[in-house]
Amino acid sequence: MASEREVRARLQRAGQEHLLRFCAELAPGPRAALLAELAPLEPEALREHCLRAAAACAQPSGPQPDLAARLQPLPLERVGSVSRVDPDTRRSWEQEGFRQIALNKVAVLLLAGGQGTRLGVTYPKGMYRVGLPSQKTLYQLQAERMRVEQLARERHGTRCTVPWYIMTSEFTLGPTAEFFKEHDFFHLDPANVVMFEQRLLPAVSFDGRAILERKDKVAMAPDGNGGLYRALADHQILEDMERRGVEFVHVYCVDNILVRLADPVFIGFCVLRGADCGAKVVEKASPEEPVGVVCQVDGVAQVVEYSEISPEVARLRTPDGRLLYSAGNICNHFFTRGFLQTVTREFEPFLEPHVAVKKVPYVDEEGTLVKPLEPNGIKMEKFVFDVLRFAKNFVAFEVLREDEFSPLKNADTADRDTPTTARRALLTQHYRWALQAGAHFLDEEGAWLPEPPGLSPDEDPPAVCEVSPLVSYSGEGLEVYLQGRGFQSPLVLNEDLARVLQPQES
Ligand code: UD2
Repeated sequence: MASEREVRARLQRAGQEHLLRFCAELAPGPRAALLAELAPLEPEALREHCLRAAAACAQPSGPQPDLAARLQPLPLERVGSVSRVDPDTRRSWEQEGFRQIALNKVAVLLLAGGQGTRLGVTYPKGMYRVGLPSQKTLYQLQAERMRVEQLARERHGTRCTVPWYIMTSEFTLGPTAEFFKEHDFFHLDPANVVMFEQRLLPAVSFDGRAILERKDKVAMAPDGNGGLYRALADHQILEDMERRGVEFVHVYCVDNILVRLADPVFIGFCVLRGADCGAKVVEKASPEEPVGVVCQVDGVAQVVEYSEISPEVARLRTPDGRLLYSAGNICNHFFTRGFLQTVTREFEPFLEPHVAVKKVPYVDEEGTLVKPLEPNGIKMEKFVFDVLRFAKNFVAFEVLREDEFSPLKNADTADRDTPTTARRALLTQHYRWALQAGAHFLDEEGAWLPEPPGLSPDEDPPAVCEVSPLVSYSGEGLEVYLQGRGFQSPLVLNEDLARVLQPQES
């Protein structure tokens, strides 16, 4: 372990010696913890980080003034769409996706290092229950959607595996690993669930000093979901993928309750188009919706984050009334392993961090803990989509919001992206699947409940129906259980009920 003298000398080189100002008064345990936290910080990198944060913060924040003139929507030939394509083409994409899964060439990678501050829970977001009848958490829903392996197996008659890589941070690794163990990895083989940790960076004051949040602790934050590329290199994840024969990686964020892991349609589309990099998008619901926009800047495909686009540009419309910048990023990406390799080896240092100005609790010169009322600190984050501009063949893939996107960002006090809206999105989708499969729902007296002419995203469906991903991945194959049958609400179609409903073979 590094001695106090060594750490002090390194901090001096970085201009951050103040981080040890309470060291002498600390008990041995906390002192050792502080030194252990500081020891790995590279002096040059720390100096550079602090200077850069202060300099970036001194720049005018918010939308870049000249951005509007440099923006263009993506050219149509770069965009595929599930809803604007004929069924045969869609089927060919899906077939190709399943073929690649069956060949063991597909992995999924979950970004789960965020702190989930907006939702206001102290545990990782993936452990959140939105109040489904089954009480499943986001992690469990995702684990069960690994059923896609089973579907590929049934089509191709081969055993196959989709490894699941989970990027965590110091805040989420411990509880996530514990949670998976407690739940027996949701019956997945632990050898195929690979957790790794992204780096943390110190939060920095406006004058370029790293912040102490306690006498014995630096205020650290994960380096953004674009910290992925460093973390892949730090933990030799791409080598692990290579050993397993993985060629295509589906990267997604933790909080979308409708996410389709290793979606064969998306993967097949990207593979058949020869893409090295792809992004799923949905049509933006409103100019203010907090999703990035997939577009071109100076002719190069990029995502412009919601915080960086001006309201005027976000509100621009085409002559037919659609938003001009309507391709809403849903943090759902396709990468070839080769592309990820090039990014980690060559381009990662060129990714510009984004600045977030936040309220960061700190200890003042007297050692008193202060909870600031105004933002006082800078966090620097890289974004996962900032690598798009290095792609040789980028494609976007438009999917339907009601099928694939309902993020959990806020507590129920907010009016969007809450536990209520996420639960409703999933239950509405499953109610729709049940009707399409020929089920009908009954009221308490056993009379048929009328089917509404349409389903509003702002209202609960007339009956509660939850389908386990272990029974159906995206609504397929439900007729055999539901066709022509009446059910009282709530219907929870899990594997046990499916066994009961399945026609017996004679
Ligand atoms: C993300 C997208 C935004 C839009 C929106 C849709 C980015 C940068 N922005 O915005 O364009 O697609 O999602 O829901 O992708 N995470 C980490 N490490 C970190 C920070 C975040 O793993 O250091 C993970 C986090 O756990 C989550 C994902 O990245 O799974 C998205 O993070 P967020 O919720 O902070 O991003 P948000 O909603 O601002």
